[in-house]
Parts: sequence; structure tokens; C-alpha cells
Amino acid sequence: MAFLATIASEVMAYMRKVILHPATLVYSLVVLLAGTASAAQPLPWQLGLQPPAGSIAEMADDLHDLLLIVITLISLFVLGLLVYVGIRFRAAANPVPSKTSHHTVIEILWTVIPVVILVGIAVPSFRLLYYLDKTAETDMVIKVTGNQWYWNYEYPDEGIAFDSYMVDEGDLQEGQIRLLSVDYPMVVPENTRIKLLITGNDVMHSFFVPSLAVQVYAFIGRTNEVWIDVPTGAQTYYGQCNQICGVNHAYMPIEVKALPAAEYQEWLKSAREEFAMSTPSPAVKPEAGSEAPIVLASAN
Ligand SMILES: [Cu+2]
Repeated sequence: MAFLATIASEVMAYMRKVILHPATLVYSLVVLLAGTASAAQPLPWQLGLQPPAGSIAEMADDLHDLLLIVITLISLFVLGLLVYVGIRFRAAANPVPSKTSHHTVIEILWTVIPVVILVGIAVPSFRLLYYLDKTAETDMVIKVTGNQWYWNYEYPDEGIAFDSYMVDEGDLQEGQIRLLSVDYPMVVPENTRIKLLITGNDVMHSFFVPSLAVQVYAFIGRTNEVWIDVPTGAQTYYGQCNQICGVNHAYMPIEVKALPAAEYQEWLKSAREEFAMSTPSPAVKPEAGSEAPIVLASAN
């Protein structure tokens, strides 16, 4: 009994310290009031996933919620069985144990029921998997290259490419987020489907933006294809490299900035001047004999 009291007091102490902490309450209130539109970044003491943005993320979120229900019911059922067996068949109450070792009906049940559960889970899971695969129906392409330790974004149809570095703590401006804000974010138009070609230049990286439900490895000499579904609304989505890639792994965040169509065109105009590609990056160097156009240097 003493250890139960210890556990209870530990839980109470944790609740007092963390869940009832003023910062937690204020954040919970802010998140509740602000709704799902404003939090495409991790928050202190956050529970659960970041609010989903776009159809892929919504489907992934729904699948997560479904699995959470299934796993909770299974865990409670197994816990209930354990408690029941522990009490009902304890040595004191059951001095002569049964020698039963087989029970055909139960064995069939505990084979068939898990199979039914798994098949039930497989249906939404495969639906999401095949939905993720539909990279053909996209509006535009961005090539993302992981480097030690920054990202490079290339818009092949616009002839622009630029590096994206984390803003150092000392240089943070008003509204920028420590370890998440970058100097040049990946800018995208709202309400578009974007094909991402993800590759690496040195070691393995991983392009991970939780709110858009995208997490893809960036390998050297290999291009992974995925698409994101940017929802309507000007919004910034934050992510990080989540494949340990060296000493500055924690300092190569991802910032995806969604703009309304007109503002995106404005950005494109200035980006074409500032970020015109001088040479194609190594991963898109045209192969001998191919007709891929090479964009020449601009004069700035
Ligand atoms: Cu990395």
C-alpha cells in the first residue's frame, strides 16, 4: 500500500508542478482561444500533435486519433484481465491451481479478434499511404536539399535557388522563434499542392514539418518524392531536420511560409533577381545528352 501512496503523491506533485503551472494554463488558454490556425510550431508543455494543415495532415491526424482510441481500449482490456487474474487466481484464494493448458475457443478468439482489429486499422492506413503517393497531380515543384547544416530550396520552374540558415539567437527579430526561424524561408503560395523533391548533399538529413505531415529522408545521390497540400491562409509552418546529421543537427530548422497568390508573385519577382541560379546544383546536373536547360548567371 505504501508504494501506491508514493505513486499517488508523485502524480499529484507532477500535476501541481506541470499541468497546473501558470505557464501551462496560459498556453492552454491561448491555444484554445486562438483555435487551430495559429500554432504550426511546438509550444511549451504541448500535449498531442500540432494542429494539422492540409488534407494529408488531417488524414494523418484522424488516423492517429483512431489508433489512440483502439490502443487505449486494448490497453484497458489487458490491464483489466491482469487485475482480474491477479485477484481471482491469487495463491491464497486458489490453493489448488487448475492444470488447464488449452482452450480451443479462447485460442481461436485471441487469434481472430486481433486479426480483425489489424485489418480494420489497415483500411484507413493504406488509404492514407496511397493518398500520399499521388505526386502526379501537383501544381508546382520545389527541390529541397539537405546540407551540413542548412537547407537549400530550388524552384526549378522559376530558375531560383537559395540557402536557408537558422537565425542565431543573438540576431532574433521581433516575432522570430529561437531555433526555428530562418533567414530565407521556403515560400509557397497558399492553397496549392506542391511536389517536393528531397535530396542531400553530404550526409543523411530528414525534412520534417509536423503540421504539414511531411517527413522524408534526404539522401545523397537519391531523390525522394513527396507532396504537401498547403491550405488556404497566410501561415508559417515550422519544422526541423530530424535525422541526426552531425554537430549542428539541431540548428537547421525548416520554415515554410505560405503567402496569398498576389504576395507570392511579388516574392517571386524579387526572388528571381536575388536568387537566380548561377549553376545547377549537383543533384540536378543534367546528364550527358539530356536537353535540360541551364540557367545562366544573373548580373548582380
Ligand atoms: Cu540534418
